[in-house]
Amino acid sequence: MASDAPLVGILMGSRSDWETMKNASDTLAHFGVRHECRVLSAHRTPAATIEYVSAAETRGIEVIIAAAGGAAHLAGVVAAHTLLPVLGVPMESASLKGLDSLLSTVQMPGGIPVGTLAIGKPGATNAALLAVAILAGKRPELREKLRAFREEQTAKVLKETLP
Ligand code: RP5
Repeated sequence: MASDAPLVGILMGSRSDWETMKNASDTLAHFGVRHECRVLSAHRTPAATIEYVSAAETRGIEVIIAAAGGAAHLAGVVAAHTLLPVLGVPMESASLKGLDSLLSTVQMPGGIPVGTLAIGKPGATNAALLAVAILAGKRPELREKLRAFREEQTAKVLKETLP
């Protein structure tokens, strides 16, 4: 495996999801986690999606983040084609504010799990943090970075002042 091989694949159903999913990419970059971002759709590019997912594990990918909006089947389809952990991020849709995406992503039948995060930006950030936590299980240096991140976050909140 090449030493620069990505550990996380961030997939999104459309280019229009990037503004939100950039938060996942930025969060992984903050932790120095190698990753790649691809537009792949369960509906518009089904064969290419399955091709990507089928090859992911042998390419060294350990976690897949899949984001989609509306009839958001991407994470479920991805999970059906891999044993890797799949984290789903429901996009905030224009018509139903992401409730459609949330239900499409979270309501998987028993047997094919998708770890579903919150709608939109918080979900994108948390998917990356959860990916870091998964990877940190066997990487003590990453675990320490995660601990430092939490401590900084706590200190920042405790320093808040109100008028
Ligand atoms: C989904 O449809 C995408 O994930 C996106 O959130 C939504 C709308 O896509 P566009 O019509 O903006 O390409 O597949």
